[in-house]
Amino acid sequence: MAARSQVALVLALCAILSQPRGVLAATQVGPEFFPPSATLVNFDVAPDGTPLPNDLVLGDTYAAWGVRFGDNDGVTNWAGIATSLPNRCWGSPDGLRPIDCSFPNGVYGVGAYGFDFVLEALDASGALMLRVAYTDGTAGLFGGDQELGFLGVSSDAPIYAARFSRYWSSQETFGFEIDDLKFLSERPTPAMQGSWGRVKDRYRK
Ligand SMILES: [Ca+2]
Ligand SMILES: [Ca+2]
Repeated sequence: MAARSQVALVLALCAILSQPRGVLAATQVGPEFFPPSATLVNFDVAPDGTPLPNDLVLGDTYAAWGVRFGDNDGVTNWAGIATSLPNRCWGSPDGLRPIDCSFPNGVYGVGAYGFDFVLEALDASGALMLRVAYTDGTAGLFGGDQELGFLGVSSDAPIYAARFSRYWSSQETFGFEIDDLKFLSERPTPAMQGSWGRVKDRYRK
């Protein structure tokens, strides 16, 4: 038993020492991670201040700010989570399809409010960096103020895409939405990591 413990200890040390020096793994962060300089996409107005109409398919609406959206990703004023009004974002009019955000210049943190949703951060090759999820525990909006959550990922290596998808993937009755997408275009400093980088697995306004 003692020998087995020593083997386990050696294997753990080897795993730690084999990590690249100075490279921080992608970590989950709450909304407090994002400093005032972070970009906020509220899906209510375009970068030039023009109000976005209900059902607009986003495409390159926010390209000037460094984010592009996938096919069918659009805005809706359907009453869902209590975030910035009037619009939220969904991946298709039935709320079932993923929302695909791509960042041509890379970002060092990305997050959004939503309900019953999953966030996957991807690197330049499309490989998964981190997957985080939030749900109140029910498919659909039956959880009252427990529905609204925040999912965020930060990374020392640039994130080139963020895919939001529904948590309850085995059913097609209830979808998801996001709103108030935030992302950070500059690499976080150690001070930012310390003051804003607290990991929260669950956050509500
Ligand atoms: Ca909004
Ligand atoms: Ca729910």
